[in-house]
Amino acid sequence: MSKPEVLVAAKFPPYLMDRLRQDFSVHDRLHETDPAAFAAAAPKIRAIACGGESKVPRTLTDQLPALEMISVMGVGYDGVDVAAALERKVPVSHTPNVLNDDVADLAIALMLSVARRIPQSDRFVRENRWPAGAFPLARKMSGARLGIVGLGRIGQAIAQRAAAFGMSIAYTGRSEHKGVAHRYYPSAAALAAQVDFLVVITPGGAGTLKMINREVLDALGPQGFLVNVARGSVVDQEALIEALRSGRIAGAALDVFDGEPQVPQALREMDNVVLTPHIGSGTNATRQAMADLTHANLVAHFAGRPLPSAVPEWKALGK
Ligand code: 8YV
Repeated sequence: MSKPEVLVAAKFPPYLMDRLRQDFSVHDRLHETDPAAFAAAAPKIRAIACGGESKVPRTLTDQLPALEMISVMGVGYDGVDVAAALERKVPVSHTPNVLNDDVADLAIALMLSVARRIPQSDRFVRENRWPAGAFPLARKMSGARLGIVGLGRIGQAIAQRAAAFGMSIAYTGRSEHKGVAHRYYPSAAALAAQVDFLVVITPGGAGTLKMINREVLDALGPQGFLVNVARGSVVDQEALIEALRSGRIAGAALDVFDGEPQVPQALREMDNVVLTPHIGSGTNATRQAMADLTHANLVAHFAGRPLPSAVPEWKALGK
């Protein structure tokens, strides 16, 4: 029997590509590289495999009449038009849980980095500025007040770690979590007004677009730090640059950006920011686990078995 045809819509690591090629007939980003070849292959493509940052709009899925399944290597799937897929009863899977530790670890690392100015102090030593005088004093993180925007699986992993730093923890989100001891605020602005660190770990997409706006940043205030390990779209990047430039917030640590991998020069030149290139889940162990799950969802679909990790919108259909 011929192997199911799969469109890979992201640059995947070799260990995932090798496994996909064993089980499927793979078209690697053909829609981006060779429109004519893609048009010829499109009628037979039965699945899309993509990453958390990939764009899978309706204009793409509409070209694939045989599409049966979309497997996302990422917990976030805001680039996928899930509504378009579900209209056609096309299930979508993602890779939750396996990356909770890494993203939470990075959130804590970024909080420490921006408060203690670790990248700046590293540069200070490398540039041999130490002999001329001590590095300026920084902000203490232990015991400070943390606000988490989005107390989902990763948000809770961040809270667990922050508790070990003696931080007080509050959160906002679509609704209050019953049985959670942390204080709930109904809006990001109300939360920001009460904390020293505001950590954003909510899904991207239309529902959270520019949620961290000028009002929220002003509520965070000149002593407050913003940390974003979610999606660049959640923060109004222009408003953030303005708040940083004018000292209306103390600093920011950002792993994600609007328009990444392009990062505005204004941010790259600022001294009160720490910038990382979307490395939240970027460890060998976690990317391997994400790859395994991405592959397992595809294999389960074509074997007629339930998907190991379908997105909640699909599960809500009772599938
Ligand atoms: C990855 C992510 O960068 O899981 C997500 O939503 O954004 C990241 O883990 C990406 O998805 C890897 O494909």
